[in-house]
Amino acid sequence: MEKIILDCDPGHDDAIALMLAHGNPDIDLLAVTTVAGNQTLEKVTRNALAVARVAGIAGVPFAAGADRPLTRPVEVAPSIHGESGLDGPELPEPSFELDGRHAVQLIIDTVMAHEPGTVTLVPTGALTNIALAVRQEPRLVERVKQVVLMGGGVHVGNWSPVAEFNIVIDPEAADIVFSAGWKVVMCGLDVTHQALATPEVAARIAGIGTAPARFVGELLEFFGRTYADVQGFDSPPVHDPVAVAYVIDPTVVRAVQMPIAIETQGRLTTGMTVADLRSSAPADCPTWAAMELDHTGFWDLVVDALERIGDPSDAGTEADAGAETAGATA
Ligand SMILES: [Ca+2]
Repeated sequence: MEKIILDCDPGHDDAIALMLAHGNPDIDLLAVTTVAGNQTLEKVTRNALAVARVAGIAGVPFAAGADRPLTRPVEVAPSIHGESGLDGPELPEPSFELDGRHAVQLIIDTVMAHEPGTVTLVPTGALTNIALAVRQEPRLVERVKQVVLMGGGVHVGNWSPVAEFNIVIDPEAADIVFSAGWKVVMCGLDVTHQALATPEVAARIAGIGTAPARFVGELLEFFGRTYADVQGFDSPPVHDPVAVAYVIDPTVVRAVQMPIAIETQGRLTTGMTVADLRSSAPADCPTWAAMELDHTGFWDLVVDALERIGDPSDAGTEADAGAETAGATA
């Protein structure tokens, strides 16, 4: 079992990453933390709890973290994720309370409570919480197994010509995380733009026939529309579960070792993940970039996780209400 902490900003693709982490039998989901990004902290935290209810996640601490980047003003992405941050499906009310701790404290406590080298951090939003955690507790660099993040890209961007959203909204935090010295695997746009939810993928998910799968189908429908309108994609790239998939099976998401630094001062290039491709990386280079995705293998993992999640009894969805009615008449 791979122990992970998912630090996210749900977010359509974050929601699917959370379901993959919960449903996959090789992942031990230790904690879920939220950070401002796709929408405000309040909205993404509510969304995380809604997804938890839909997927039947229980007994995992959820905590809210940074409500703004380290030094810059908040920037959110309603053009991609809608006003709620998770537009499309109906969002059920939470079925449990947040952990009382700040996300940064929960991250530190969780990592320090486990054996060194056993906990992987999986950030799928801005790197604000992770940067704050490693500043507050520098021993995290030695304790954490690796940081497998969604963000950046080798000389490719989406929020600017050369910068990806998660990195560019808090480049100072990204700089701290990429230069800390721990192993960082960047699952950037190079690989996540291969994680397309094609019509065939949507049909596979629809075929599962459960409430969580229908929820994912509605997410993909909305996400597909905004990605078509704003970014010109025929099918939406489902970024965040790629980082979870790397932790599950590095043969599905193949990474290459290379030096990567974050531009924080550029006139045109702030938030760029500057990768050095001039020669092969030194053996002790701690940064890696995922470059190649096994598309079928990746979606097999997502479909398998949804099948294992099944129909949780307290999903707060229409299907659940229907099941209760059926139960009452039986
Ligand atoms: Ca995200």
